[in-house]
Amino acid sequence: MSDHSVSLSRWLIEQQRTHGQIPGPLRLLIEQVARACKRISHAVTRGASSGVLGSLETENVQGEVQKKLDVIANDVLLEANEWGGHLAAIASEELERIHPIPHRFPRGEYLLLYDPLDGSSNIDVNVTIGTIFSVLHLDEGVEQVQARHFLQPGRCQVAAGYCTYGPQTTLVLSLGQGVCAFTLDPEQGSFVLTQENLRIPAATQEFAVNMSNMRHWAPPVRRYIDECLAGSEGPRGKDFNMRWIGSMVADVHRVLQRGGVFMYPWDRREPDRAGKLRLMYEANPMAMLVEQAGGMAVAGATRILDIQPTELHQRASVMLGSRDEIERLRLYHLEAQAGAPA
Ligand code: AHM
Ligand code: MG
Repeated sequence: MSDHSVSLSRWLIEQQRTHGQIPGPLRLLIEQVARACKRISHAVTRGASSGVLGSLETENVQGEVQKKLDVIANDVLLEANEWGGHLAAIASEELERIHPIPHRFPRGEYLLLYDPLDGSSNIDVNVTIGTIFSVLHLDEGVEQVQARHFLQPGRCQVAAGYCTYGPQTTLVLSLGQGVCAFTLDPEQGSFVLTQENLRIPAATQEFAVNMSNMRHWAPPVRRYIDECLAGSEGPRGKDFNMRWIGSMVADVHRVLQRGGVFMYPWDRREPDRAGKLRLMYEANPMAMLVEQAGGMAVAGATRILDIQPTELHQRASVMLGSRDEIERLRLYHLEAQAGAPA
């Protein structure tokens, strides 16, 4: 770390003191989340050498087999965040119900939601995974926090971010005033500001989607991908490239770095399920980051951040990234709704 580098702690203090952009308790909450991410990064890095790879015999609320590291990451985040006095309750992909802060600790005014380790299928194969988090404000005057207090549209988030555990450990954060990235300096053990004001280019020729599901998608999504695949000979008149890492954090990180489209759309095998990804701790925080970086995030014709949640673990269709492409996808959905040929 050079003498001129800015640590996450210093950056947060400056946001609070100089720019008045965040209240003190929110600053301390973000510091606690970052501390937990460092610990998770350490566990992920040690991998097989410390016996943390592989699955458990348990399933989470979504009916998915839990990996050992899913549970470790969840416990680390829970323990790091429950005693600080900044939170009223926590919700996690790995916990069926919300976790109100125990009475032995002071209660704060924020709600924290997270996917402790996104990209579970990549844990055991040494491919980038990450933690995704979202922070909401608890309404005033609430005595006993319940799941319904979490059911706020994504536009109400006061902070959102993720931390990738890959070749580098990188924390990407928005407090509603743009997006910054901090890289973990393993020697110093601290996150250092490495990118300010991340911007997603409006134009792109790259998309990320699990193509094996194509035959199950709705017509507007198939239309969009068909046109991309037709390349320079098709209606788009240009060739596209495809990437699919299989960890949303890693795919979205690429989109934030160089543009692109990331999608996990609804598919007709489970018509009653809006999508695979979870709205409140996957889609919403990523949508906030992408919008804050000048991109767009939609579920078909609807802005993701405007979806009114009805359940903590509800799913969403997700299409996000470079503005020109996501706007095109949104228009294809609107045209299909209006009955135009899709
Ligand atoms: P997880 O939270 O259980 O890891 O599931 C979400 C992940 C995303 O990170 C990723 O985009 C998607 O599932 C990959 O799905 P698929 O295996 O269908 O490609
Ligand atoms: Mg996930």
